[in-house]
Amino acid sequence: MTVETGVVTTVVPQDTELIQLLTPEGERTGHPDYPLDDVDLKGLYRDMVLVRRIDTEAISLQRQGELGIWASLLGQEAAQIGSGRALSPKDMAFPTYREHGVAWCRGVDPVKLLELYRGVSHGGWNPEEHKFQLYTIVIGAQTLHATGYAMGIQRDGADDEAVIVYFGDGATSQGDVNEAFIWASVFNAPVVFFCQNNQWAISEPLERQSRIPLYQRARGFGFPGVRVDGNDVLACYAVTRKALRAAREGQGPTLIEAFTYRMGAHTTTDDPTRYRLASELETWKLRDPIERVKSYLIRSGQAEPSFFDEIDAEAKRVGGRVREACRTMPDPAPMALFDHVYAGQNRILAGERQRYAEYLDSFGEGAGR
Ligand SMILES: Cc1ncc(C[n+]2csc(CCOP(=O)(O)OP(=O)(O)O)c2C)c(N)n1
Ligand SMILES: [Mg+2]
Repeated sequence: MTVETGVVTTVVPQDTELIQLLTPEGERTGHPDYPLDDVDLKGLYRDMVLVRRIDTEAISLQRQGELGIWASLLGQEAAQIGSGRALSPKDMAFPTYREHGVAWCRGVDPVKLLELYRGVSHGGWNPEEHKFQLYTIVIGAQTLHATGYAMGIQRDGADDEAVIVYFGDGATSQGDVNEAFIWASVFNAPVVFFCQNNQWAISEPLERQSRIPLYQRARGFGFPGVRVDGNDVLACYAVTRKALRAAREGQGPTLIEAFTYRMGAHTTTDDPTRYRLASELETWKLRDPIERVKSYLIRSGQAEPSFFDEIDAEAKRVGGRVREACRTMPDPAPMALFDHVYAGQNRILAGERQRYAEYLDSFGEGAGR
């Protein structure tokens, strides 16, 4: 493709290779670099259905005033479950704010995620116990934390651990992410950079982030980059597993670009109908990550209708549990935020506390305290 820049004409390389092992129609394809014979596809299907249900429940709870906000993973289940299930128990994951599927794979109770989005905890799980760090809202910052952590385990001489860090397409424009790439590269750090390219950074489309496919950027930093069909759970699993293995074996970092689509709003505060066409969503619905696995399981005779009924019933139970747990959580206490910034108090913080209290009081006596 040729693009006029106004000054010179640049050539944008074509997307030569998208790793795919299961087509949108539910047909199994092979790839010489990614043989797969020991995968529990029914288990991956179950994971995806359950996390979608938790996500749907959380959106409803936000609409009913039970959560302050929610960042939906709708459409990204395969990228998260595929990569999350590829992790070994000792591998450490660094998430953004949308990695509910990875949290599920790491054994984090989804109720903890709702606590965070209700504003009654900062996450509340033990990162070391789950090998899953706390959510990071600051775009891209966790790529530096992950790289530092990876350099740490490298210095400890651990050869059975690797690190994975999640971030979005928009985050690739952040300085932090580019700095993390350089450090990981020159120190050969055992870290997998897992970019979920859901094609939107709130209302900014992908073409505002890059003139070339994101995975090709890795080459300039000196490590391999690969683009995987982010709606194909098998491919995401296989590609991530290989990259993690390479990291553990001392081959350094890999950038994985999981090409997917954010089917929902950026968060519950966003209205995507203001900046993108409904037809785009319709196209991506045909590539739904869950439907293609279901088609394949049925077509290949691996699952009976009763299997799907059982998963649906389980999803209902999990959704109900999450809903009940949310309803019994305490009300948010926003003023408590100021208690945890520093060990002691100081004048600037006291001033901010005072102004925030006045702001909350402007909604009525004691409102929101
Ligand atoms: C350093 C920083 N700048 C800006 C923001 C505001 N912000 C929140 S989400 C977001 C877009 C992120 O897009 P992307 O990286 O593609 O991730 P996605 O939300 O699509 O998963 C921005 C700009 C922020 N949280 N942190
Ligand atoms: Mg994005």
